[in-house]
Amino acid sequence: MEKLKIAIQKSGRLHEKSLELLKDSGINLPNGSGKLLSAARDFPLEILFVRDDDIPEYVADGVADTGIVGENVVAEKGFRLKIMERLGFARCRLSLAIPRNVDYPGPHYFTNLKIATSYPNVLRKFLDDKGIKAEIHEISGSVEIAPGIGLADAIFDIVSSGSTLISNQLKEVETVLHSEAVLVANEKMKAGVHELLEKLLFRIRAVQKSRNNKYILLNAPNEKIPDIVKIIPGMKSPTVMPLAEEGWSSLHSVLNENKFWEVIDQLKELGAQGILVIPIEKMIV
Ligand code: PRT
Ligand code: ZN
Repeated sequence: MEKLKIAIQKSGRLHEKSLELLKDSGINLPNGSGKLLSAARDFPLEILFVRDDDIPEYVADGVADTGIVGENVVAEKGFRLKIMERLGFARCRLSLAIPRNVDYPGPHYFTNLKIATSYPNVLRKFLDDKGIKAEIHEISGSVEIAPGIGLADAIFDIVSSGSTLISNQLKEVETVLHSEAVLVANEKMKAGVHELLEKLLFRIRAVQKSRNNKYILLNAPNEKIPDIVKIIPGMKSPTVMPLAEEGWSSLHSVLNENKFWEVIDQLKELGAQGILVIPIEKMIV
């Protein structure tokens, strides 16, 4: 029987969330995982635990069919891969940063300067696109200390909260790439394996949607129901049920997390009462 091979980070920032996504998709690993290769119990899936830097190459070469990795790594490695789904975790950006006390006049500031980075390819492309000539100094770790010890004039590195920059007296001046974890896949795979990938994607999308949506129940006067339906149209259309009290109904619908508070305010203004918001476990539209 065909199996789908997925490459997952062995340990680090992507590891837990990647496994959690599989678990929420109904795919469980046997105990004592953490070996190089592990087979799922309830889906024809083999999991390869590797360093995140190796994932794009493994997937491009067909060692794995698919993998979960940061877009920053995908961009740097430059292999031909298909991004099947953006996963919404491990969000960060690749940015240029310079010493805090220096004025920044714009990208030409970097002309003839020395920039330390672990992402030379992404940086070179940015500089080339802007027509800037600078010296790229590739280092593999602790990039943020390079200016302080006189190794470089600036850095190009991952920024998340920005606190690493602050504690190294640096400031972010150009954001070059926004990144999050993505599910990548080999461009060519056997039909049977592709079918398994589609099955996995179907589940992942159901999990993602459920994470972004909430089930909402509320009571409202009947004359306000048409206005409320416009605000929370739900999946097809909301359920409306009469309350025992004359002139009132209960309305059930689905609400997107991004607009949550804005919508709640509008609902209150329209006279909605007793609003309940409940997490959704899976959502299939
Ligand atoms: O061992 P392996 O090679 O597998 O792991 P790794 O050490 O290369 O990667 P890891 O686990 O640190 O990160 C994996 C991925 O998580 C990255 O490729 C990014 O896509 C994503 N990610 C999200 C981050 C961060 N946020 C992040 N903050 N990766 C690294 N950082 C670093 C950043 O370099 C900075 O120096 O964390 C530091 C703190 O960031 P601030 O801005 O919050 O202070
Ligand atoms: Zn790595």
